[in-house]
Amino acid sequence: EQATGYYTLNRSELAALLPQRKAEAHKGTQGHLLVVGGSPGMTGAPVLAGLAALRSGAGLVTLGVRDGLTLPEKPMELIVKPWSQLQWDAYDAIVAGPGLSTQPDGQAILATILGLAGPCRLLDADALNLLAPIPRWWEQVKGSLVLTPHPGEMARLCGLTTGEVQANRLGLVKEKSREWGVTLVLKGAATLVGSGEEPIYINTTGNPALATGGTGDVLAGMIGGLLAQGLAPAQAAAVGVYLHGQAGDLAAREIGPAGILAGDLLPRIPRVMEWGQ
Ligand code: NPW
Ligand code: AMP
Ligand code: MG
Repeated sequence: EQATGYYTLNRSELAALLPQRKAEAHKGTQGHLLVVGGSPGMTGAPVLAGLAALRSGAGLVTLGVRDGLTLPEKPMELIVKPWSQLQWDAYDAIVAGPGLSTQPDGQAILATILGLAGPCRLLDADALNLLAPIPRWWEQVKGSLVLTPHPGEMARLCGLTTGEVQANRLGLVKEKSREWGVTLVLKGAATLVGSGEEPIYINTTGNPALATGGTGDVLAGMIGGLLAQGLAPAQAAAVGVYLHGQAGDLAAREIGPAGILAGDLLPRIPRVMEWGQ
C-alpha cells in the first residue's frame, strides 16, 4: 500500500525479499557478519546476536570483543576475535552495540566503524548510546547505516523523553531517517522502519511476550545476518523485523504468552523463514 507512504508485508511479498540459497552455496557465499559488543556482565547480548545471524542464514559470524573479555556463553559455531586483531573491512556487514557498554574505550571503535565505507553497519543498544552525544554525528558517516533504537534509545538520540518519542513515532521516523541519511528502525509494539524518502514500513507481527531482555539483541543479529547475505538495508530491516515478530508469535503459541526467553526465538527463526519460501 505504497500510495499512502506506508506499507506492510504479507507472506508472498516476504518470499520475494528473502535471500535465496543456491544449490552450490557454501559458507563463503552466505556472508560473513562481524558483531561488535559484549562487556563484563553483558556477554550474552553479542552471543544472542551472533546466533540469530547464523539462524537467519549467514555463512560465518565473528564476535569482535574487547581484548581480554571472555564469553562464557559462546557456542562452538561462533568465532571470537579481540578488537586489536580485527581487520575491520574484511566483513560483509557489521552489527555494533549489543552488550557493548558505554565505557570510553568504545568511542574509538565506534569512530572506526562509522568511517568504513564498504560494509553496511547496524548500530544498536550501546553503540547508539555512544553515538547520541557526538555533535552532528551523521556528517561523519560513510556508506550505509541501519539504526535500531528502542524508544529509550531513540529519546537519547533525539534529545527527547521516551514519552515524547512514543507520542510522535511516525513523524520522528520520517524526519530523522531523512535528516540522518539512515535506515531507522523504531522498535516497540508496531515497529516502524523508515529510509528517507521511501515509504515507511509498519510491522504487523510480534506480541508482548517479546518484552524481555535480549530480544532486541536477537533482532539486531537477524537484520545483520540478512545484510551479510546481501539484502539492501531497508529490505533487511523490514524483513528482519517481520520475521523476528513471527518468531515471537510462534514462541508465544508454543511456550506461552509470557515467560519466553530471547534464546527461544533462535530455533524458530529458520521455521518462520521457511514459511516465507
Ligand atoms: P523509560 O524508563 O520508559 O524512560 P536502556 P537496555 C526505554 C544489553 N543487554 N517502550 C525505557 O525507558 C543491551 O544490549 C544485555 C517504551 C526503559 O527503561 C545494552 O547493551 C543482555 N520505552 C544494555 O544491555 C540482555 C522503552 O528504555 C529503557 C521501550 C542496555 O540496554 C538485556 C531501557 O533501555 C540487554 O539487551 C518500549 N518498548 N523499550 C545480556 N543478556 O547480555 C525500552 N524503553 O537503559 O537503554 O537499557 O535496553 O537494557
Ligand atoms: P530491546 O528493547 O532492544 O531488547 O528490543 C525489544 C524487542 O522486542 C524489539 O524488537 C521490540 O519491538 C520487541 N517488543 C518489545 N515489546 C513488544 C510488544 N509489546 N509488542 C511487540 N514487540 C515488542
Ligand atoms: Mg536492546
